[in-house]
Amino acid sequence: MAQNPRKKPNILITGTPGVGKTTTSSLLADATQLRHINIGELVKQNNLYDGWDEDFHCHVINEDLVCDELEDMMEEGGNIVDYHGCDFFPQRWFDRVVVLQTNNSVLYDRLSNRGYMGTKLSNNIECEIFQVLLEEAKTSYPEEIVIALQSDSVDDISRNVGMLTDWLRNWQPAS
Ligand code: DAT
Repeated sequence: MAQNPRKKPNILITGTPGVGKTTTSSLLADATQLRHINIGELVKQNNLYDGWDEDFHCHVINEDLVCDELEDMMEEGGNIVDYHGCDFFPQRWFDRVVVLQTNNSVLYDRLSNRGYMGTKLSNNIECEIFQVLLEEAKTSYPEEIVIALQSDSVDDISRNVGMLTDWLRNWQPAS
């Protein structure tokens, strides 16, 4: 048993860019009053990066700094963490890890609309085809807390948010 069990659950929403992590997390935060932590935004706001990746046009995040920044909030509980990676967070932080997944052609259109092209676009589509985030989640967390949810349509978002809201409301702290 943890020495200081949290009173509220922490949930990680992960998946390839474009699958709907931020949309889902934001609606879930509205429904549950939990805190939505968008790691990409946190990294930018607090300069938690080591440089800029020219190939992928994104910051190279400093994972240690990100974890230091999050530690107190995660210990307190009540967080929805939204990020396209999951293997560098301490396993003990999360009560549930949700991997959102999207049909490849739907994802292609979403990422093109976002302005992704070339290597960045093809790498992300490959990442989805090969279920990289699902594998990463399964190797980083206990199998029983990892779930994959389809996120192709607005109906999928509503169903996922409803299901996760029920789960979060019914969560009980470890006694
Ligand atoms: P992520 O945070 O995973 O990068 P997002 O929440 O920013 O993704 O969504 C990217 C875009 O796709 C945004 O315009 C909203 C849209 N979208 C996401 N999930 C969707 C879904 N299940 N149905 C329809 N549109 C969706």
